Amino acid sequence: MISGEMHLGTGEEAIIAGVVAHVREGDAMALDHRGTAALLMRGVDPVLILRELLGRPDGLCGGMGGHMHLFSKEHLAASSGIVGAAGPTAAGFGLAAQYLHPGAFAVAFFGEGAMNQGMLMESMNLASAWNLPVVFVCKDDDWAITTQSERMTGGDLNERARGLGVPAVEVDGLDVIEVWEASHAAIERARSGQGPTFLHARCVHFEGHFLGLQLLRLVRDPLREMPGIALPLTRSFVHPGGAAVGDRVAGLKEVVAAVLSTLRDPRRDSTNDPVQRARETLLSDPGRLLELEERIEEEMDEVLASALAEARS
Ligand SMILES: Cc1ncc(C[n+]2csc(CCOP(=O)(O)OP(=O)(O)O)c2C)c(N)n1
Repeated sequence: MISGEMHLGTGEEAIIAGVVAHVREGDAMALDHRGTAALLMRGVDPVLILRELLGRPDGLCGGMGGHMHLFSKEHLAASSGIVGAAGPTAAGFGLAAQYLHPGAFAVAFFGEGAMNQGMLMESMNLASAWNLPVVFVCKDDDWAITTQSERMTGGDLNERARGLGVPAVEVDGLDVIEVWEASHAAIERARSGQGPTFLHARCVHFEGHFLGLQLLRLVRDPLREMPGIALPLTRSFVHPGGAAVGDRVAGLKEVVAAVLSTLRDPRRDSTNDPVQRARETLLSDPGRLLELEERIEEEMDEVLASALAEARS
């Protein structure tokens, strides 16, 4: 029922939960194209979010924002589908906090692909020069749509931040407690006027770039998908005209290597799932885990029923 692409934050849960748990009244959030989880955690009405995803006029942004441009003035939260835009937004929020709400801070969430956007680097530079209360959180899943980051990113991201005078902290993005502790320290630093911090947290997007990504079929079951790829590949390989034989062989090798590399893809490994990890920790208290899971399921059913019933009427 949702038209267009749908970017989920599946795999980022520990980062979002660990950071947003510290956000309170007067603090601000600048989000990227995967903003729904942070808004839910911040307390934005999930029915309003769902109605927005459905493009309804009674959605969070009047149905005009869609899932990539969700705003809540009440919660000082703004998202954007423009990669890197969380940087200037958070720097602006941070500047306003410095003047109007001392003690408040702003968080920027973005992927590692956004680290190659000038506006994000400019914002980190200003945040450093002006000592702004901003925490820059890089959710590094190693991919920007279909490009692996190592193919387009020079140097080390932590060193890049340090080069702008922003202290960098490496944190396990799959471990909610580690993120909670590291972000607590960074946020307290910002609140007490000591300036910005860069948190670098690795994670794995289990659904790939967006829901229904074709490449994920390959990742999940490469051997089954191979026959479907082999025929068109062979046809294009022997197609008369076009590239020289040497170039075709090189191209074919690259495609086969890419398919084989999916066998080692971290998205095939459930130990990279932060929710699974949290669930395993909670197994020491099975009664509490069961109660939590039942309550969450009930809440989700209620929200879905409410948003969809009205959508159909
Ligand atoms: C300025 C800009 N350039 C390009 C795009 C197209 N685009 C959308 S998402 C994306 C990849 C972003 O990668 P990353 O920042 O690592 O975030 P991820 O999607 O991996 O969470 C790109 C290039 C865009 N939306 N905005």
